[in-house]
Amino acid sequence: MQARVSAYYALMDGRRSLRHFSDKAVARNLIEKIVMTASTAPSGAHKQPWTFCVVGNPKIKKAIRQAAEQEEYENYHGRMSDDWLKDLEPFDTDWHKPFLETAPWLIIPFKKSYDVDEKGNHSKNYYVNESVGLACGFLLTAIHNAGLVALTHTPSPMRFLQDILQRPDNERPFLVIPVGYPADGVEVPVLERKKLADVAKFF
Ligand code: IYR
Repeated sequence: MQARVSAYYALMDGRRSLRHFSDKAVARNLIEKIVMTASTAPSGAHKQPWTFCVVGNPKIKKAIRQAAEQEEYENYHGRMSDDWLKDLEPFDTDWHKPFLETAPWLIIPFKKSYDVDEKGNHSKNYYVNESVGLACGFLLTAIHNAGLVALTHTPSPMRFLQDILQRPDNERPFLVIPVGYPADGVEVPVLERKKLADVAKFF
């Protein structure tokens, strides 16, 4: 058990968010299994209130990039506070989002605030944000375990994804997660993670 706990910590401590992707293809069946892994997450009343939209079509990726860049342009030119922009400096981000076209797959989890059955009847889902957040965590670990990289991207507001992917009214976009291989020679900023004592209190 000690060995398994340590090995898993080392594996997960090696995960990093990537913003520069290779266009190298990733087999669809890998992505399918990764999404199935995400869908094993616990959810309120086991409602599994999520739809993972998986985009590999270059035309749709392009449309998503264009719409995301329009929103991000506004974010970086007035909608984000000076403090926020300063906090992001180490990550060298701006409104350009080429990875939305370069990465072979974009996984876009949608949260379902309620379900609709074949007859159009509505039924409630519970703890939807918590549930979908957990499923996205499972998704990221599965991507990392596969030897692939990802970015948790939030091109807010994300309403355009609803329109481009023609999702019904009970679904709302939660994140945009490009998945693939790292670009050749890509580097990530040096980051330190908080120590145990800074993130946990034992009672
Ligand atoms: N959504 C913007 C800004 C951004 C915000 C946070 I908080 C980040 O950790 C990274 C980026 C963008 O993607 O550039």
